[in-house]
Amino acid sequence: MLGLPHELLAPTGGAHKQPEFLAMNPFGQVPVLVDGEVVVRDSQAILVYLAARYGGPAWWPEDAARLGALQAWLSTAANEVAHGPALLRMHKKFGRSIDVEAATQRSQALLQVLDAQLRDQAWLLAGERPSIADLAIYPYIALAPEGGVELAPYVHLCRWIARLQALRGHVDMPGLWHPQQQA
Ligand SMILES: N[C@@H](CCC(=O)N[C@@H](CS)C(=O)NCC(=O)O)C(=O)O
Repeated sequence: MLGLPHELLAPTGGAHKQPEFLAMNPFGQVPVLVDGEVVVRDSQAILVYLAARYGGPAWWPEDAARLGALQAWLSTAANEVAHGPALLRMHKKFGRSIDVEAATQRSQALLQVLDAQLRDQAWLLAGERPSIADLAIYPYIALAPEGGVELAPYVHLCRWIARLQALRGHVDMPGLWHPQQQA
């Protein structure tokens, strides 16, 4: 989204559990961002770092209330999204054993909240532009159909997904649901 040059590396053969990687993330998980001397683990933290370091006011709010609202959605990405649609996908696509009923309930509640939030506004935070709140929540929502979650009934959410996918800088990946292709 920022057009920054970068290189993507995927650890192979269990490299993410080896000392060199654990020194960057003691949880042994991707993603990790390395920017010169700065090492940042965790996807939401990486968004925060990039927005604050390189995004300028367009991506990093100075207003305390807006920053609080932004953090609330980052927490939603780490909690409701991770333990709802992301978990269902892990189960259906990769065979992970989970409490399907609990994850399904969490997903439905989350989708209703998101759909209501997006009924009267284009982005999760009020305003003309997307924020890292949208970027944090979007991927596992657009991947939710891979976990058996139907998105079509959530019309405002579907429009938001289409808006995100139309942004310059959006990177597609296999499995992402494209609302306009369903119409
Ligand atoms: N809260 C972390 C979760 C990261 C995470 O779950 N990463 C998974 C891949 S999506 C992973 O590296 N799993 C390997 C493992 O836990 O051994 C984030 O958002 O970055």
